[in-house]
Amino acid sequence: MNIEKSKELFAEAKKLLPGGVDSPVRAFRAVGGQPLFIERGEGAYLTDVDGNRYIDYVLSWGPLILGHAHPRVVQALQTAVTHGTSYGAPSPLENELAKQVMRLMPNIEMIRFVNSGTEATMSALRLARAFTQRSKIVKFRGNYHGHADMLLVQAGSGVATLGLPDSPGVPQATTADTLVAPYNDIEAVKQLFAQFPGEIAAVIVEPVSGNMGLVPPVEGFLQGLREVSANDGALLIFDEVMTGFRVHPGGAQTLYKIKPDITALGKVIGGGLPVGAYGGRRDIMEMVAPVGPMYQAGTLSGNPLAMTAGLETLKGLQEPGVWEMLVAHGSQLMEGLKTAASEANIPIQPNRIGTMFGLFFADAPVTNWETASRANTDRFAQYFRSMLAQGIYLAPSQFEAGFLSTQHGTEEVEKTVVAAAAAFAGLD
Ligand code: KE4
Repeated sequence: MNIEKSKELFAEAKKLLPGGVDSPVRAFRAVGGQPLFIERGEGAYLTDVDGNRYIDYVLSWGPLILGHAHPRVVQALQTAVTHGTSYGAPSPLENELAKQVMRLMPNIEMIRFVNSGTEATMSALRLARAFTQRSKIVKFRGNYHGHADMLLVQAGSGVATLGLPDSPGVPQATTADTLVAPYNDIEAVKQLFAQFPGEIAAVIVEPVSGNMGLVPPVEGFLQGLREVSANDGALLIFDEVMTGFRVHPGGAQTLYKIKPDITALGKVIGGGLPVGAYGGRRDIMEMVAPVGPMYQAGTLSGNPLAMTAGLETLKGLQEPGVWEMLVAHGSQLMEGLKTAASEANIPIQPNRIGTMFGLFFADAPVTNWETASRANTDRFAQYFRSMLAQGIYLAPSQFEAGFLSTQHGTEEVEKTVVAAAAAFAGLD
């Protein structure tokens, strides 16, 4: 595969950007080789600057559930941009996107748009601390909630991928109130509440983990979190930046029928443009300035282009039959991967929840970071490189999830399964 132009661009980028990238996990550090520079995306496909074409299962790390450059998103943006790019003042579009989100996630009674998932979770935690007047927070090892200081503790995604203990530059005082428990271990959470009664402001959780690879919640875990937090007067925050509109059109809170107090969103609600959001119970959200004293602000929050892309994406997702088609293709993909791995005698732990999927190169089920970290990452790197060489673009880390779009049809799924069979056959 000729990637000469990507090589030239990467050499230049490394002089300009740390590691040549604007986000660490893109650097291919865990899988070898180098990142490809992308010329364009269309539907289920990416084309790099050397003209190589790939079926894309990263989809900008989740946002592009309608695929790249969907006509309805492009046409709406083409019109919107002629009205300006940002007003720094309210627009009807914010009302419209808020109503779309609330239709799908009725637990959200009031919402505030921000510009990234990091902003969403950071603001949600500040809000929880303001509302409860408590300081401690509980997060889970291997969960990643963006790069806010207080959350860079035993995090997943790029932190796990790069094997970073945590991050320098985060003062110990900033994480002193961040308590960490193993994912899927409700007893460990109960112990923390017993140890710090009345001191925990919130539990924040990825209701389906996507940042240590795809790890679903075990039976009773989410319900247990709901009960133990409510019993202590703490808030439950669902970080649905990744799971929102992906594990179910109404997110994990609808799929598992759990009512979080605050939900953090991102990715899909921006349709590929920068959007995050946090929302939930009205009495909590009315703590947010200017109604209440908890301060949070943003120059480009609610900007018309991002609102437009998010609106068209959510509307497209709700078209009749779209979700059923997405799930059917997801199921076809996973069954194909399972069969291919079995025929090659390669033990994998495959998972799919809605339109998110993953597979661990591991012999035993993966339920938390401890078991995820035992996966064979060398084998994953081999698999990744083989799939890439065959035109299948996966997330360059064992500790990430894969995503489907409405543009991944039977043809793309069949090509992917054939490539995986060849990749599995070639593994050491
Ligand atoms: P952003 O600030 O990257 O928009 O969102 C942070 C975030 C928050 N919560 C969850 C559950 C997330 O998955 C993320 C970001 N996800 C990663 C991929 N695992 C983004 C990719 C990257 O960091 O480059």
